[in-house]
Amino acid sequence: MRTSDLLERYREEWEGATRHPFLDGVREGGVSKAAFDLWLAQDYLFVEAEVTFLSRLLPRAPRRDQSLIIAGLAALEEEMGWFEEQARRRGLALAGPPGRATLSYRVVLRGLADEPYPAAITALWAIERAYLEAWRGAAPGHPDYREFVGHWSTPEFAGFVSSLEEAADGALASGENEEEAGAAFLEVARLEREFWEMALAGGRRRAR
Ligand code: HMH
Repeated sequence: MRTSDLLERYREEWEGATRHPFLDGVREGGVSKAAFDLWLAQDYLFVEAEVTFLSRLLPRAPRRDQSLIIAGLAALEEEMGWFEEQARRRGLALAGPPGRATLSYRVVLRGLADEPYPAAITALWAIERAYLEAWRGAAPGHPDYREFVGHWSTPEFAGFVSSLEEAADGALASGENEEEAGAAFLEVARLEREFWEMALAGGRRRAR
């Protein structure tokens, strides 16, 4: 099994993760400031948990994937600084409590760190690939949100996602843990969709 098989096999679930009315709103401008701010604050909490996930993956990674995971950690730490700057400009506090989708994602990430390596690296690839596709699909983005679309549409980020794909394919090549890897992929797809749902619904209710 390869990563491309997962994208094919679970096409519908993957579409749910990477296409969403929230993203249409980012492209067309229909997303409210409240919804966008909610997404921003929640994604900051997600990235924080992702740093922990990668740091737990690092000691379990094969030698050939170490530099990739270290580069990923550095990029995520830098991204946290970027979120802090964006929040400052928007007059937004990042200290808010995690929403329901953020909490479930964080619980799943904790479990994924203990999964067999092929499943964990497949999950990491899916997490990053989801954002690459989701934000590219919102290009060029409404002027208010264009910088965010650009952030996840760069050739560097696409290169990182390709490297993760190679790493996941390398780990899956043995044919071991295919079931766990498939389950991890589906879990990520579901959580990504729920994350967009949370942002949109929370923006409507102006709460959480
Ligand atoms: C919810 N998925 C979510 N947030 C992110 N920042 C990424 C993926 C990419 O790191």
